[in-house]
Amino acid sequence: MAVKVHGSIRAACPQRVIVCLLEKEVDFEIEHVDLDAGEQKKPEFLQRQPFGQVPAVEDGDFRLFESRAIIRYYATKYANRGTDLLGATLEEQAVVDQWLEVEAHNFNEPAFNLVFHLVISPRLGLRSDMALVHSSEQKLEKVMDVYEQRLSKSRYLAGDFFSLADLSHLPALRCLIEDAGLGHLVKERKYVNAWWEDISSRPSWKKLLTLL
Ligand SMILES: N[C@@H](CCC(=O)N[C@@H](CS)C(=O)NCC(=O)O)C(=O)O
Repeated sequence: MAVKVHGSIRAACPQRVIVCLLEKEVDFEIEHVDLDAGEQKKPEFLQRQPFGQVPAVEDGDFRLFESRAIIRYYATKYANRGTDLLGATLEEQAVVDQWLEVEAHNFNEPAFNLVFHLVISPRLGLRSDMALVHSSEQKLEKVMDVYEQRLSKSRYLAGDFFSLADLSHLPALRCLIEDAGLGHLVKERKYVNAWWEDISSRPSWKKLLTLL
């Protein structure tokens, strides 16, 4: 039975889950949730995701929300199928987790603020907080400096293998580069740029882009 992904294919957090399912060669179908119409805040949806956000998955009788918990679940459930996204040893797995936490706690907040105030707010006709845009860009520059250092020593964030840590960055980085006009955050850093070119060329990500 195909995994049902409740969400919008255009939103970054469902994209994180979908690119993971594509890497793991797991069949899925998207149950579209119209975010602009506020479907995610309706009582039926709150049964799936009590915070009124996407994605949420339904896999037979099993339900799960939080995109990073979902990708960890599928990378582990299908450890022997598709691309290994976890690392081979306990130490490799710990380093994958470390960079996945960095994505969630250092990268995501400034990236989200930038995407929200430069892309989503204008689309919804809301006022953007330009002071927050400025401070978020400064924060993200510092995060990217750390990534540059790290990626000067290994091809991917957790080592010389592609993992959940890299995959988790794809949706927001695309949005920052292509929608928010902040490509310089990536392009001006030699190793970050090579990493982005590499991970965004993966068949899974290219396939996802055809679904948009
Ligand atoms: N930590 C959650 C965040 C989910 C989230 O922020 N989802 C966004 C789309 S990327 C959303 O549902 N936005 C609409 C809203 O918050 O009402 C996860 O990773 O699943």
